[in-house]
Amino acid sequence: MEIDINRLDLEFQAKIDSGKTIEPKDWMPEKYRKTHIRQISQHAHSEIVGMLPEGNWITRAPSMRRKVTLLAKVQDEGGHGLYLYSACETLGISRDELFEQLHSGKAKYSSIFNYPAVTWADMGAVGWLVDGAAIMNQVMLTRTSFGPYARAMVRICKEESFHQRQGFEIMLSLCNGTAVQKHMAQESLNRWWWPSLMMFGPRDEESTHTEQAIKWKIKLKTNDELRQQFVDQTVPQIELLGLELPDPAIKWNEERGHYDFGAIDWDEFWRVVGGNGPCNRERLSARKEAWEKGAWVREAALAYAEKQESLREAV
Ligand code: FAQ
Repeated sequence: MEIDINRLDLEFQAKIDSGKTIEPKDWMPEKYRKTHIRQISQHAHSEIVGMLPEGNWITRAPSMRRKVTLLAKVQDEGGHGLYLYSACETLGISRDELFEQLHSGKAKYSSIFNYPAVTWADMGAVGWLVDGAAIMNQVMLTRTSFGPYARAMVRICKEESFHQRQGFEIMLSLCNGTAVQKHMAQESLNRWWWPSLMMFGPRDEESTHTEQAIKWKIKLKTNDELRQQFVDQTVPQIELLGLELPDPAIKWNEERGHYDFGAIDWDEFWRVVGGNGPCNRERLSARKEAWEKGAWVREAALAYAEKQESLREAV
């Protein structure tokens, strides 16, 4: 029997327009499946590569309370990676293939994690700004059209929101501390500000996927809309901390009802996305090393599963 792809496509779009979710066993256009594998896997990779800059600071946290909180946060990010890899696998790709794509450089992960975390204040700035930017982009993903992704995002967003607060609280303590501590917070804000704005992706006119992503309700807002929302939300927080604005062009625009801000260095963004940021090589080699060193765990887990299976068969 000949399958009428056009009719299936129309029905598929109508289903999305009516607000129903798409589940793994439902028919879906191949492009929808591939788009989701791309986005969910990039997201999963970002979560686990994102553990690295903060993971570096667990042994150097300034107090027991800070250490426990940071440890929990980094573990949460690992958990997010696992939910997302599982959601991605429902689209018919294996975990091994996903890791192969990360390790070979075929799959991207968020540009932000290619910047170094060089002071304790960076633990504040990453939680506050990076998790803050992540939530802004991810809250809409709780209503995305692909069911397993949307459901994974509910829990992820709740945890990211806690991360953002713990980051802000670190910044607040530093800003209420000594002059040296406040300076450290300022310097960290200045370094993380622009990379955080870049996290939202290229300008709308350069974004290749946005138009289709909006039709399929993967994106409910464009990259530029979210970036503006982030600036509008964060500027009053910077003022509350008593820090200087990291960009002299930030100014409230009465007419637009938004803050204006300066030009983003898109060359830098594409350099980092292309593998030539400050820490790209270091991050990828840390992930590859972890994969290789973990081989015995995977082998042991598989051997255990096989043993259980053969015992079940013998009964
Ligand atoms: N970095 O057409 P668009 C986190 C690529 S999780 C690298 O606009 P799209 C939690 C894009 O892939 C952070 N590449 O693409 C945490 C595409 O290339 P491709 C990650 C980027 O997909 C916190 C090309 O540019 N969040 O932080 C970036 O419609 C703290 C054209 O771009 C997610 O993954 C970038 N920043 O929109 C963990 C959320 N931006 O694939 C630890 C889900 C764009 O054709 C510590 N993802 N590109 O080769 C999304 O919402 C979307 O994928 C966007 C990009 C908004 C990231």
